[in-house]
Amino acid sequence: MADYLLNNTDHLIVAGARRLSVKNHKNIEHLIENPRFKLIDLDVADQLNVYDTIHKEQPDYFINFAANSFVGSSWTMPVNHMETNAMAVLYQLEAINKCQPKCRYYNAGSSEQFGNVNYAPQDIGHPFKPRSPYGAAKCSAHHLVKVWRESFGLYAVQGILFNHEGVRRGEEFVTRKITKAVARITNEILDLKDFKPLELGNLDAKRDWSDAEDFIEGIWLMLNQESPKDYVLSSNEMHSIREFVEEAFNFAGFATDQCEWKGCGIYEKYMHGDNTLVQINPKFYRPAEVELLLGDSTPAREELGWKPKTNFLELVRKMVRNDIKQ
Ligand code: F7E
Repeated sequence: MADYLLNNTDHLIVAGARRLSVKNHKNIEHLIENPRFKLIDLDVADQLNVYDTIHKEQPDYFINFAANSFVGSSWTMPVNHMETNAMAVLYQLEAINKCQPKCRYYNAGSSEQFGNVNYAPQDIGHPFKPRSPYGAAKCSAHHLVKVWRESFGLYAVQGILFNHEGVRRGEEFVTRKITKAVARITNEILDLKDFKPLELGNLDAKRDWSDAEDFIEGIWLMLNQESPKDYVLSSNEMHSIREFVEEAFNFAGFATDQCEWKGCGIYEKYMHGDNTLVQINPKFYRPAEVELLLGDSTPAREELGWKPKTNFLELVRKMVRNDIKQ
């Protein structure tokens, strides 16, 4: 987002990040010296800190990307997810309403809000049926944004974003976990080393994956309309984890017709000759799974003029290429 705003607008970016004793700024390293980029300590779960920051900075826009985003950890830290992903949104809306009501506000919504879906593709009118503490917290945040918009006339919107990936994706998310492992296994085989297979959970879950870079423009368009409205952003294409694995290995030279899925359930393996490339580890199964997500982003395409540039195959290849290069 910061890259996009620096390249396409004149705004000063005040970027808030949680204070950590060991800094984790790899994805923004290239921005630190930019005079239009100011990095500040901000913890969105600290109400006073949020209020003081908005009061002091008087922002024209406030973009909240500070949620805890790993669904898998939300069962072990449900309170933290509720505080960071829902209460934090309330603190932001309240502070904006009190100190800078003309500030335009964006909160990151999620297709996880649709959860155990009734129909596919899911549009903005699909009911919320979350399956995780993460999804429940995001639903709560969604209602807060709508209530503050309707009660106080704030320009507050929420994009319901389907999965968005890329070369900066965290390594615990399934796409990056796969592409990092493909790069590691490819190198280890080339070096004639022993290698450990990639371990995954549910291979049959299906997701609608896009390139995160494509979504940034959609978010900025949502923030700059005449009146505030929520939109779905998605590729409108759905693929399984299994297909992601096949395409990623295929691109690295393990041709799909020379590989084979063998066994079933927790004994299933993806084999290339005698080599096991992928195996199942039940520890990656979730207590409740969202089996399929497929978005319908027609309104964003028709009303905002937004369209993703990168399709599924290009995304897989971009991520594998990057990890092999690294
Ligand atoms: O899981 C399955 C897993 O962790 C995708 C976040 O950005 O998108 C993301 O949430 C699927 C699930 O992303 C492994 O069970 C199998 O069905 O990559 P993920 P997510 O949960 O879809 C939404 C839109 C957000 O809002 C979130 O913030 O892959 N899966 N095996 C696995 N997942 C992981 N992480 N690791 C595995 O080994």
